Amino acid sequence: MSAPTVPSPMSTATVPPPKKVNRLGLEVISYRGARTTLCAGCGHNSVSERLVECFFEMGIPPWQVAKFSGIGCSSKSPAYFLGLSHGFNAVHGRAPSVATGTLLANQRLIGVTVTGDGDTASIGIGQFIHLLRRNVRQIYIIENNGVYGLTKGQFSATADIGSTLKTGVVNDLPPIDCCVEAIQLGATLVARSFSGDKRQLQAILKTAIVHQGLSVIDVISPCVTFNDHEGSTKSYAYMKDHDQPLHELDFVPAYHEIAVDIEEGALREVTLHDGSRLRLKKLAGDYDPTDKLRALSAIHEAARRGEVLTGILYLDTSRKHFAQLLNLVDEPLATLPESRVRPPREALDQIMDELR
Ligand SMILES: Cc1ncc(C[n+]2csc(CCOP(=O)(O)OP(=O)(O)O)c2C)c(N)n1
Ligand code: SF4
Ligand SMILES: [Mg+2]
Repeated sequence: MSAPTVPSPMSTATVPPPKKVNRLGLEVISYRGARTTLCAGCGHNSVSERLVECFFEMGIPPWQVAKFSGIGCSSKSPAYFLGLSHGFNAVHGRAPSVATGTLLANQRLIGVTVTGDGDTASIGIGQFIHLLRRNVRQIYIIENNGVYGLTKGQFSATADIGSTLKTGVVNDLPPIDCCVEAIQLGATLVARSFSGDKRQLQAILKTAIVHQGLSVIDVISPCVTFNDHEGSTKSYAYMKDHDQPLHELDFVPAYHEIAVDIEEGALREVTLHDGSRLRLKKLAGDYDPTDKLRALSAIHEAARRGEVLTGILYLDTSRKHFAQLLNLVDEPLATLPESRVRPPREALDQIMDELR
């Protein structure tokens, strides 16, 4: 009698698929944060997800990132991504000054500021404007839902004229366009996107991660609880019908070769400081994101038509950022030894002599 066949353990066992790791050998879990407490369907959650994906895919050490925010549902979201990074939850509208101080004290950190339209365009407008003038290198995201979500849905300063609240109240004040302010006052990368457009938002965020200057990204991020009804111009339905992408964006990191060539004429390419390339494929018409006046008029023309222009509205890779203007050394000021931050005795004596 022949021996019964025993099934090999190898043939029946399920082998788990290998875990995906990035170029640092880290899994995506190292880039996640706490579980969100925001409403299910809130646009802000999608922005957090995009940030997790982008930092993971680009292989940036999470501990090289410093997150800043103010107060609002949007300002809570840094808790929900990059749990291994540094963070400071400031007072309402005051993230810019905390970010400025931190990023000057340590230029090696990548700053990510997440604010709301209330946080930036109302109580924090003074801080925002000076951040723009200084072009402090960081990614500054405005999660724009047209309302103060955290305090139950009052109109914010970005609400469009004629848009309505759920109660039927009509907004009769003109909006502040944060992208117009940003272009006019000195930010060097200015973009608008929609939390529902995964591909576009990812390309913008990756470009902002390597950009050597201030990147202001206004993301239309619907508030499903207070501003997603008919009459709102910041709802999912409104954005689905009125989103007007300027171009198809493709970000190619410095460490990747471009695999596919797109026919000439349909493509504009911008090389970024670290050698990464931003490829802008024409959709309708020609758009030059390096032309400041054209960018401003395109935003105004679109607003007049009731459209929301999305994509990279403006990009300047030549202007110095604040730390460069101040001629700071590359090493973090925060950890320089006293011998390097304190002027020598002779220098102080010389100043005293000059004052005598
Ligand atoms: C000094 C101060 N004033 C007012 C408030 C009340 N407050 C909390 S959040 C908020 C607005 C939040 O709106 P936004 O920044 O648009 O964030 P969202 O909740 O919509 O994401 C206000 C007015 C506060 N917390 N602190
Ligand atoms: S109230 Fe609005 S902004 Fe706040 S978490 Fe809910 S959906 Fe998001
Ligand atoms: Mg808001």
